[in-house]
Amino acid sequence: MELDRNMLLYLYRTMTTIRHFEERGIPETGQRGMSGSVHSSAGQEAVPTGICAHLTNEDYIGSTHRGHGHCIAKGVDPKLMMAELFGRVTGPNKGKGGSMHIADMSKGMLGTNGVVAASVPLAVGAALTSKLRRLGRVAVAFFGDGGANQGVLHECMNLASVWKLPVIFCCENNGYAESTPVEYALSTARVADRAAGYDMPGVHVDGMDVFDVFEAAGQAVQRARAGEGPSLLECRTYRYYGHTVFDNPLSYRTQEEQDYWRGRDPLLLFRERVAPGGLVSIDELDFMDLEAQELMEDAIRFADESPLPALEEIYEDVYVDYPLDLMRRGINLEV
Ligand SMILES: Cc1ncc(C[n+]2csc(CCOP(=O)(O)OP(=O)(O)O)c2C)c(N)n1
Ligand SMILES: [Mg+2]
Repeated sequence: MELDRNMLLYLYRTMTTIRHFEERGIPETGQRGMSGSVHSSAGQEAVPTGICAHLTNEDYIGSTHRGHGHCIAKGVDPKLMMAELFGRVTGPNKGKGGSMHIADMSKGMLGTNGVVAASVPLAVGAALTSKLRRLGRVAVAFFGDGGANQGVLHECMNLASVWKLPVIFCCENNGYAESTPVEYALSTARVADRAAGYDMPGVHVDGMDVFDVFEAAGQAVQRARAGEGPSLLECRTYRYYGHTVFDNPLSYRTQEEQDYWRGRDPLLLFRERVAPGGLVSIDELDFMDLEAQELMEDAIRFADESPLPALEEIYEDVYVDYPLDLMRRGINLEV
């Protein structure tokens, strides 16, 4: 597959931006005492990058708890994302969402999501809207190998197939759901095999190779835009760190396995593939790494200089459950 120079630069810039956001932003978030888990997508950059390269701001994606890469690939500003992680008002969700609730409707980003596979019905709903209103938009539902076993995914795949919805089901199979290996939990050899049960194409690709992802995603998006219905795309990838920042992955996987996947790093593979072609030089790639580093320093500065939400706005923009709502209105539950 021949890609032009602009697309090559775009793919690498997106991947290195995601990598630097994870490597720099996550430890900084930890140092600012934010509560809640943060999940790094380092190692998985090629998947959202190769897929979102086919999408416009009008198209939709639904994301996961490991969703920073999805946001960046869909065009959400990393500076604003950093502010969201730090709990600042300048974040896309005014600092009240944090890592697992980053949504930006101006980019078609329906939200990172703390509920496993919950992106799927959101994306299918968006695809239904697009079809009913003849908007010509497609939706991508990202979920993990653990998410692949959630009932809601199967209901959604069935309905999307029956109604021929413009949606791509994208499984980021990183080998583990928390500490459970995919081989233990999956009934089929591959997640992609399950597509047959819903009469849609099921493709398994090397999720460390952005070109492989790009090509398969291109076909799935084209099929969706042509009104031919959904596809299932399984991208085999690997997360470099623990499930969350609190988890030691060596308690359930080996150093050898980690080293193997690090040797297949998506940025490294990109460099090996692209350098001989001569369209982009190694110096240019190095320069983009530096730019990404600088962007993260700017983002951290921007986030630190942004205010926290005001105390009197604490109940705004958030779902307030019944007891909290009563408390807010000064009603004592103990009476
Ligand atoms: C409905 C639901 N069940 C359980 C959890 C707890 N949980 C959070 S992440 C996770 C594992 C998800 O694994 P996978 O889908 O493979 O995504 P990965 O973390 O590997 O990216 C679980 C069980 C949850 N958040 N939501
Ligand atoms: Mg997983």
